[in-house]
Amino acid sequence: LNGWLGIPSTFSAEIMSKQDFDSITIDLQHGLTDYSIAVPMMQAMSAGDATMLCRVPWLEAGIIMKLLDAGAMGIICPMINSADEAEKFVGACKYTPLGYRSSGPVRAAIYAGADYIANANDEILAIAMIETMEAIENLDAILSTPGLDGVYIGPTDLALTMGKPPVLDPTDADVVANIEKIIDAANAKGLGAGIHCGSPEYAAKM
Ligand code: 3PY
Ligand code: MG
Repeated sequence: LNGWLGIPSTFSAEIMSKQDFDSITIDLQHGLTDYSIAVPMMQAMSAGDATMLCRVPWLEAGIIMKLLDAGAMGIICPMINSADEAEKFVGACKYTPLGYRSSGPVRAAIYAGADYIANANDEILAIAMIETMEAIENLDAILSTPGLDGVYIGPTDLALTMGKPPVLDPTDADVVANIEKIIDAANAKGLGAGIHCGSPEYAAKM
């Protein structure tokens, strides 16, 4: 169960960190949050035990590596539409030989210890958003990317690329069928699948 932080506030981050979520994601894509407030929000979230994730604005290695260095335990990356993009994304999250992440875990090494780099590839989560028809066409290739840990479904972008209204908690049969297709394909590869939900009821159903 993943919580979502769109408000740029250390206090709301601290409160959320105490609410029993398994993970909490700071949203730097559509939330009102940037790097300078995401870092103190992660410091505030150290009060709780939830796994701290960040959704980056786009597939760009610089911000992915800075957030991981600052203590993010995993990255959710929007709009991964091809195997090439999946490989570039995973590579930014993982050190060699799995990827090309640069060495410099300034804050991550403080929470995790001096052996951070030795264990980071096994611990850091690289989660690709599947949220377009293009991604569904390339699903098998994307999900076969070595080092990819899971997928996160963006129902509103998915609906938009299907020519449907972009609603959270969709009930449209075609949108739901595509959501099921993504979940089944991810599970068949042993990958976790998450989905963005707008209500507790829909989240429980998912
Ligand atoms: C989507 O619905 O497209 C999302 O990315 C949810 O945050
Ligand atoms: Mg989206």
